[in-house]
This record gives sequence, C-alpha cells and structure tokens, in this order.
Amino acid sequence: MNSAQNKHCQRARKKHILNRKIKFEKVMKLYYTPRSHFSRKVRILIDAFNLDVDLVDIGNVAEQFIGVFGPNPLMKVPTLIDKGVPVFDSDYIAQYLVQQFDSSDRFQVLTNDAKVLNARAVMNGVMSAEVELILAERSGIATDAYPRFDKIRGSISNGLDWLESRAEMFPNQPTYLRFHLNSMWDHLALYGLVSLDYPKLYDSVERLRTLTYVEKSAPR
Ligand SMILES: N[C@@H](CCC(=O)N[C@@H](CS)C(=O)NCC(=O)O)C(=O)O
Repeated sequence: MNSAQNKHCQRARKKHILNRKIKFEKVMKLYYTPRSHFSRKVRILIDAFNLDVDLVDIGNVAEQFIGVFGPNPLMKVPTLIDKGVPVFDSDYIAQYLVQQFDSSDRFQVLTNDAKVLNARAVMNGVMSAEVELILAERSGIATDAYPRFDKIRGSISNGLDWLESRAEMFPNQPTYLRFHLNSMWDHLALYGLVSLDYPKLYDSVERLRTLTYVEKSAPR
C-alpha cells in the first residue's frame, strides 16, 4: 500500500469510528438497577412510549464508588443520558421524556394537581425510607436496634395508611401516578420489610398488571 492509499484508509477508519460514536450517542442511556423502584417509574414510561434506550445496570446501589453511577453526584439511580446530557431524578426524567416524546401527556406526568403531587411526594417518601432500611441492613446495621429506624419504619406505614385512605385518587385509566404506585408496591412486596394489608391499594395495583408495558419491568 502506498502512502496515499494508507492515508485514505486511515481517514476511512476515523470516519467509521466517528459514525459509530455518533450513532451510539443517539441512543439514550439509563443508569438503573433491575430492582430499583425509582428507575421502574421511568422504565414503564420508556416501555409505554416504546423508546430505544440502553439500560446500564450499575449493580449494587450501596456502592460508594462515584464512577459506578455515571455522572450522578448523589450516587443514586436512575439517571438518563440523552445526546450526552444527563437528567437526574426519576420524576424529572419522566417530565423530560414526556416533553420530548409525548406532547399529549397521556399519562398526566406534567400535572399541577396538588392532590396528585402530594400522593407522589408520599410515595417517594415511602420508597426512600425503604431504601434507607434496605441499605442500612445491607451495610451491616441491625436496624431494629435504633429508634431512628423505628421512625423510618413508621413513616412507611403512615405513608401507606395515608394512601389507602385516599385510594380513590388512583384513576381507572393508566397514569404516571398509577405507575408510581405499582413501582412502590412491587418493591415493598419483594423485600417484605412491612406488612401490606392495604386492600384498596392492592386492588389498584392488580388492575394495572394486565398492561405488558407495566409488567415488563416488574422486579424479580
Ligand atoms: N429522588 C431520587 C431517588 C433515587 C434513589 O433513591 N435511588 C436508589 C435506588 S432505588 C439509590 O440509588 N440509592 C442509593 C443510595 O441511597 O445510596 C429519584 O427519584 O430518582
């Protein structure tokens, strides 16, 4: 091969690598874990919208090595990367996806209804409290020996009581609020840290299971 041919080959190889990189970055990426309930809220939307997203399983969320979580400084999942730009926090990711891919907002992600936003806050609180208990135990802390963890357990059961007594707020049609409920509930059922004697919430959760895009991401 003469030097002109050699240069031509090098240019072609560079172009090929660049094209692959551009194509790769066009696909969105979600840092998550298969059991993460916060990630699941987002994954249900991704499946409902039939989006092409690379799922990056970060492994153990108790990990303390920042690089594992992609660009998220809080060392939590989920994080979405779109065209190189990170979006943190499940509810912001949900809003971002709707703004990009669902101008009709058919699952009412962008609602300003105070009752719905309160219910989201309570569910997020229950989910975070459960993460605290699970990760404390995973780090070797006997959570039943400390009053702090009694309060955390109490906030989970108070939160669930609060939701049960307002179960009529979960509409019949699929909405993000109901995806949120199923994500929270299935995770609580999987880890079994609290009793789940909440018949109205149970009924609402079961009714949504018929949807393939909801069940696809159920934790196992
Ligand atoms: N507010 C965050 C909470 C995310 C979160 O707590 N994720 C859990 C996994 S489900 C996590 O990564 N926890 C790691 C830790 O707390 O160290 C969101 O909505 O995305």
